[in-house]
Amino acid sequence: MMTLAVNILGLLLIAAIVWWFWLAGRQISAAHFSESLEVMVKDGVYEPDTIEVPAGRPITLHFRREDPSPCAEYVVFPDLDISRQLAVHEATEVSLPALDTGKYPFTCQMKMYRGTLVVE
Ligand SMILES: [Cu+2]
Repeated sequence: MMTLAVNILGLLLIAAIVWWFWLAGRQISAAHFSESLEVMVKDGVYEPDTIEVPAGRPITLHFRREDPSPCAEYVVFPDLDISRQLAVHEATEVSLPALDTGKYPFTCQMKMYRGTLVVE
């Protein structure tokens, strides 16, 4: 009888731990979305290469450039007339105005790096 009680207590404890981490994880991902959107610039790809953001709200993206080659030096949003020079091994802030729904491509200046901003 004692063993059963200990086992039940153990199961409850495990359930509480799982619940705690599940909740904590959700809070972290929500904060990540609303406060900072970071894009890694590395090995010829933007990661993530598709970024979903809400329409009608100014957005700040942080481009973390880990590729020192000149190819990765600029990020260009041709539809928005925005181009920013990116510092190596740093996150460079790129502020975008409130946008209408749609897809806005972004690339490096040679169009080898390619990404899409999806506004919805
Ligand atoms: Cu390039």
